[in-house]
Amino acid sequence: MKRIFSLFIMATFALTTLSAQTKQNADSKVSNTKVEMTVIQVPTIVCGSCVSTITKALKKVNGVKTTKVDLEKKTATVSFVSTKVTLSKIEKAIANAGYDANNTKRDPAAYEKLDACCKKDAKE
Ligand SMILES: [Cu+2]
Repeated sequence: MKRIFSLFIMATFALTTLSAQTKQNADSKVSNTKVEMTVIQVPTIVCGSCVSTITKALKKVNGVKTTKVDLEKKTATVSFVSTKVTLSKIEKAIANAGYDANNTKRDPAAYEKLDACCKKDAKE
């Protein structure tokens, strides 16, 4: 009787280990699509219109998950799937919308098209 009982314990243990392993495999599949968070410096943000222009530009980028453009801090916080898009591509999207992003310089033509209120660039 005692032997049957210990067999039962062993079987239960084996099953538990097995299901734990299966769960681990599922978890590692999730981490293959790695989501990263980055804060991009966008020093030429001046108003709410800038915020919505940049937000729209970022949302068009494939692989970008969430965006938060901060008018006060002049930053864009972006979470993105690192297998789908790179930081430099995200910076480029902001630059193409007419704004400097980290060390990526804005596209001058896009800047010209911005609303007048968005061109009060303190650095110029
Ligand atoms: Cu603006």
